[in-house]
Amino acid sequence: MAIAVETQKLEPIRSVRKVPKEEYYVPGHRTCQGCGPALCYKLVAKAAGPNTIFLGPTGCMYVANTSYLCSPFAVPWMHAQITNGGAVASGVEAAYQVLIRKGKWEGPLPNVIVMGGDGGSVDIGLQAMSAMMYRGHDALFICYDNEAYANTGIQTSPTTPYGANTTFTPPGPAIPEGKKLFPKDPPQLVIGGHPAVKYVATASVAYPIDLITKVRKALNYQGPSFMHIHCPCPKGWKFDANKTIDIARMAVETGMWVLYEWENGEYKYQHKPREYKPVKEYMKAQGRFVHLTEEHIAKMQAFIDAKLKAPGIPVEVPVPLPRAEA
Ligand SMILES: Cc1ncc(C[n+]2csc(CCOP(=O)(O)OP(=O)(O)O)c2C)c(N)n1
Ligand code: SF4
Repeated sequence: MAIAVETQKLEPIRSVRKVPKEEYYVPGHRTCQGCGPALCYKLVAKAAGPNTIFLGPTGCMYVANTSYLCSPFAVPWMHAQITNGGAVASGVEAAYQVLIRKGKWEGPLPNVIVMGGDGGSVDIGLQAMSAMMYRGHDALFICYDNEAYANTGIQTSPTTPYGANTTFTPPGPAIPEGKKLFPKDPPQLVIGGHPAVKYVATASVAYPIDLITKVRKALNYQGPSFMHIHCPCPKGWKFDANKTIDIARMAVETGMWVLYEWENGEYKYQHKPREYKPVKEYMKAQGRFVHLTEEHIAKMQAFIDAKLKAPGIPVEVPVPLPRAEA
């Protein structure tokens, strides 16, 4: 995809005082109390500003946000299928490129942002996201990661952590730990296979200035970019709605979530703790891990320890053998 037209230049935001007051994700939605993805939307919309078009693949951030005649989006928003957020974003971006070139739309190019859940990004939505990046469309793909297919009843997804109890991985006598697999690594998936992508970042709703800064940086890059944002889900992870930020922060403090940027091949880390807390502290705060034994928690700790030796860089993870009777 040729990138020919003028794009926006968003100023970096380095302090709370510089954060714009204007909201583009406003009251008028029916997400659960304490919803991490809703807070993520609010921050991303604030960072991106008025000249923005959101594409929303099916998921909580479509269903709970778009009740009949009621929506929180104060900028254009369009529904995409859960499978094709990347394809719809490609079409929107390509259409604006043509309109601007033909003088039928005064530039600059709007920010084109896909807000996909983990399912709509790196599982069911993967091929369309990958194709958008492969072709080099000027769009930002955000995976708001609530670590489950939440909208259809908290089913496991490829980013659900090891040991989590979901409706598709209930712990029981045969599989006491619930989820047996370790999660996919979405940023590495993008970095490893998409040469047109020059900017990839992780973020968390507990670190809003970092998140806003990265959104602006990603949007300023011409071409595709990707962000993976940690968004606790009180309903699915089973914690009190007033603990969303505490849980998100604890993920960073224990190494369960690492904040970094990958820019033109170079890694930079943010809010790296001097010393990591044990993952047990994070896990014991959530009902989805309550069934785990010390042995399971030790397995998780070993996985995180290995990852933290080279944060952001893939490590070997234990892969269970296929079940003979599956
Ligand atoms: C092709 C297709 N398969 C299944 C569904 C059912 N479905 C609707 S929302 C959803 C869950 C989406 O999960 P995710 O993308 O992680 O977003 P979340 O709901 O967690 O925000 C599913 C499976 C669908 N709409 N389309
Ligand atoms: S289920 Fe989770 S992601 Fe969905 S609206 Fe509720 S808190 Fe948000």
